[in-house]
Amino acid sequence: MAQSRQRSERRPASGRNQNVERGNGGELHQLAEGETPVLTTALGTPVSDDQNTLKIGERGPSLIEDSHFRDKIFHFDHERIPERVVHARGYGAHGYFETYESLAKYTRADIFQRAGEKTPVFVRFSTVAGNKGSFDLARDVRGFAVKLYTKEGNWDLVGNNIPVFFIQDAIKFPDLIHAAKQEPDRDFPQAQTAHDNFWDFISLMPESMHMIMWIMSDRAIPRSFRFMQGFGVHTFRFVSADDESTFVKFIWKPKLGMQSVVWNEAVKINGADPDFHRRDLWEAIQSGNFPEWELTVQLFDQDFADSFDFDVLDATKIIPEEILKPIPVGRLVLDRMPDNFFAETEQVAFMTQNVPPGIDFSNDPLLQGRNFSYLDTQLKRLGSPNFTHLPINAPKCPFAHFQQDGHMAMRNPVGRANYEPNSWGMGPREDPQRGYRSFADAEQGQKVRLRAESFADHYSQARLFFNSQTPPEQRHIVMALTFELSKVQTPAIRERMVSHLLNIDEALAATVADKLGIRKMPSPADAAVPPRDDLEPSPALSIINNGPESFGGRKVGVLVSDGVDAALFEQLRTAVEKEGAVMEVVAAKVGGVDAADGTQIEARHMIDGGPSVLFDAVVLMLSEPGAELLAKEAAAKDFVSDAFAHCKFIGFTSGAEALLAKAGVDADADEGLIRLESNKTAEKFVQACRKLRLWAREAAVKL
Ligand code: HDD
Repeated sequence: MAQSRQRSERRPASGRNQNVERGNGGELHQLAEGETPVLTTALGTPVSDDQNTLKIGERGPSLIEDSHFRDKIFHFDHERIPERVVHARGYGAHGYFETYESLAKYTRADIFQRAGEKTPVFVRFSTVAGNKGSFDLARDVRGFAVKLYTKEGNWDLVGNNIPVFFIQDAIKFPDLIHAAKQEPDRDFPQAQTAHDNFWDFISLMPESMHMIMWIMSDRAIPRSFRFMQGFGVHTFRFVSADDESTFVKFIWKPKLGMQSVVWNEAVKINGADPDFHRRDLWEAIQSGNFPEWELTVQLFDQDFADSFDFDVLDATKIIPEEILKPIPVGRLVLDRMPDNFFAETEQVAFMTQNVPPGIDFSNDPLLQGRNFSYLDTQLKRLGSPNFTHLPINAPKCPFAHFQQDGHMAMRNPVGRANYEPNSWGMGPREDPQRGYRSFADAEQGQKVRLRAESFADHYSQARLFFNSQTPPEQRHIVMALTFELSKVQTPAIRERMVSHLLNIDEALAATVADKLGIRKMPSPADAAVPPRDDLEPSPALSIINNGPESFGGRKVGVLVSDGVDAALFEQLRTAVEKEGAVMEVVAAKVGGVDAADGTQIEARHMIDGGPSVLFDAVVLMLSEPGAELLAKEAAAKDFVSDAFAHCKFIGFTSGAEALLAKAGVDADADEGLIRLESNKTAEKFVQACRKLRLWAREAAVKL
């Protein structure tokens, strides 16, 4: 009887053979065109059968001697490494940083010496609280970690998309993170701060109030990584060749302007596409629309720092841009996705203490604590002190040292000498001139555990932030606070938060209290320093005030039906693409539709899989019968009513009116509804979209 052995079809040769490794010293077997490489074990033994374990007889027990099976399963069983304790969910990309002009006057950092110098970079964006598999549109801070492979060593600028932080001293970091993540007895909620533990801790930490205003704002629900700012947060130092120090704050500004989504949209995006942010970055880079940021710096000296009544060492404070203008010093372009997520994005190790000569730290106690923490976390996560040998972490400049051995050492010193000084004239030596010199600040004092008086004002800048927002943005803060606190089950915590809000803005506190149903207004929280009410608003803090000039980089969703006008469709496509935006087609069936002239229009999404929350603006390009049919579908009605409720611009053909009506949207409701009839209207529609949202509609839709 013939042996029944199930084998898979041999996979056709891809021609790229990326998974064929060159053995140590061995030459790669050259594959002929069309030849498929032979599957091997990790040790190179060719495999004859990858479908069946080795057994005694067809139905007998499996044999321990099956080393191929053991090799395969052993490796699989060890695939996971611990996820990051914070910022577990992240997405990275490669690119370069290009220096505009020499900053030699301020810093000896090699990266800032020559105009036009290009430095390779790897950037990892992340959320903070959620686990590795959580959704992208959590209300959360976004990590903005940049590794610059400079010619004098790696510089890690490990920042966030928010310029301040919750706490002033690193000793509170474990408490902050414990309180923010899932509650330990129940292990929920996932990736959200809307729970008792978080607000309990926050309401007991008045220093967090400025940051709270930021995370309750739209900054915490960005539309895309591409449309958010990044901040080094702390005050750092530039140090010149003459050892002169200048304080510096780093700010990344997105070339496409800032943009966020609204909360109701974020909730729906998380269901429709939990990978919304990573998909956005992937698609932009793969299609050649490389995202770009400008690096700007705020430079100042000690006298300037002393002119404030807050402390520039306090990470809960900003220096408003209107008081100290950020100077553009270079641009960051992301132009390549990693070849492998794990090898690069997961194994990349950022550490604030990685700074090249010419960049130094200030005494910010949060930064000092971070400089201590990041090394430990990399050892824990990556498992060996040799994590710097991983290609993503290794410097790209020459390096030479006597570190050796340890788990997984890929490189060891060569030759007899593995120490210095040595009499053999071998190996590298220190260089007082070229080497890193810490800024020789004069430090003196008693050992104390104290918070400086200059760190005592917790409310003035929270108020400054709130006062600098446009009315829709202020409304969003009110709604976010109300939503989050409504999930807090302990009334005393809700009231304690309102007592803090009273020190920020009385109307804000009163509205939140009213929306939470708090009947008796609490007294304002004790403030160590009376909040200032004379700070000039800073328009730079608003997203809406700093939106894009064009609709470039954004996405239009076009809902089509059979019988549409193919010429109009093409005109719209041309207008959208001319603007640098992208158009995606949604239809009842993913197979697409037939236009009136018989042309086929392919769809990217079927209506249930392509809700309007995935797009920045929508168009209803429908024939009358098409609209009648779609009007019976809940998903099509939601497509329209959500786009309207989220204040998006809606283009529509006259045939689409039946669907608008069924979705409860008046075709003449406001100027955000635009009739499309010809080329001119297609262009007019795209121009209108540059505003991104018609915020004036928001009061009417009352989301
Ligand atoms: Fe942190 C990761 C940013 C305070 C300790 N942090 C981490 C990442 C970012 C930041 C972007 C992810 C890096 C990546 O993508 O791999 N962290 C910040 C900012 C802070 C901050 C902007 C305040 C200004 N962090 C902070 C403090 C501590 C840490 C005060 C501890 C004392 N952070 C860590 C960490 C992590 C980390 C535990 C987890 C994973 C990692 O380092 O590599 O060490």
